[in-house]
Amino acid sequence: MEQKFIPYQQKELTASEQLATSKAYYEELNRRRSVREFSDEPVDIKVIENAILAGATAPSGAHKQPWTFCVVSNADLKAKIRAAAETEEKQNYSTRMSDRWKEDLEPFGTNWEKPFIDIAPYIVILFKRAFETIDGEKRNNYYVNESVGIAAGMFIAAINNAGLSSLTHTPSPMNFLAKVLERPENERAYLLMPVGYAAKDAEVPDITRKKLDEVMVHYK
Ligand code: IYR
Repeated sequence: MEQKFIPYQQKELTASEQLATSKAYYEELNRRRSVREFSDEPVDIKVIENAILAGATAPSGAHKQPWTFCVVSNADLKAKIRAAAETEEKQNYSTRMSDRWKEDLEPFGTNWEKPFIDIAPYIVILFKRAFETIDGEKRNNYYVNESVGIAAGMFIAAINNAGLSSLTHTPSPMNFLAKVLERPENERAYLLMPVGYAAKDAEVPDITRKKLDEVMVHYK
C-alpha cells in the first residue's frame, strides 16, 4: 500500500517559551500521584473519552495502534472484576510474592483488598492487541509492549491534566479480565486503571523523585 506524505506543521515556540512551557509541563506531571483511595463522585464520560483519544495518539510499531481501552462503569461488572482481582491478589500476597517484594511494598501500605475497583466511577482496562486477523490471516503487531506502554503513559498524563487521578494496578495473572469483558482472542490485559477524583481524605506516601543527575547522563 502506497502511503501518502503531507508537510508537517511543527508547533513554533521561542526559546524562552520552550523553557517556560517545558517547566510548567514537568511541574504539572510532577503533581501526579498514584492514588489508592477514590471518591465515587461522577465524572463526565467525555473527559475519559478525550483522555483515551490522547493515549491513542501514542506512536506505535508500524502505526498498528495495538491497543483497546475498555471503560467499565457498570456496577455489576466492577464487582465481578474486583472479586476476581482480589482472588488473585490474595494468592499473590500470601504465597506468590517474595518476602523481599512484600518488604519493598510495605511502606506503601498496599494489600490484597481492592475497594477502589468498586468505588472509582470508571475502571479503564487497557488491552494490548498481539495480532490482527486480516482476510482470515493472523498478522502479529510490532513492539506491542512498547507501544501500549507509551499509550498508557499518555493516557495517565491526560487524566492528570484533567484534574483527575488514576492508579496503575496490575493484578496478576490478569487473564480473568479478558474473560469477564469477553475480549477477542488477540487481546491481552495490560493494565487496570481506576479513574476518578481522589477521595477528599486520600493520603499518598511522602515520596521524592530521583534528581535530574540520577536519571540523566549527558554525553557532550
Ligand atoms: N499487584 C499487587 C502488588 C503490587 C506490586 C507492586 I511492584 C506495586 O508497586 C504495587 C502493588 C497490588 O496491586 O497490590
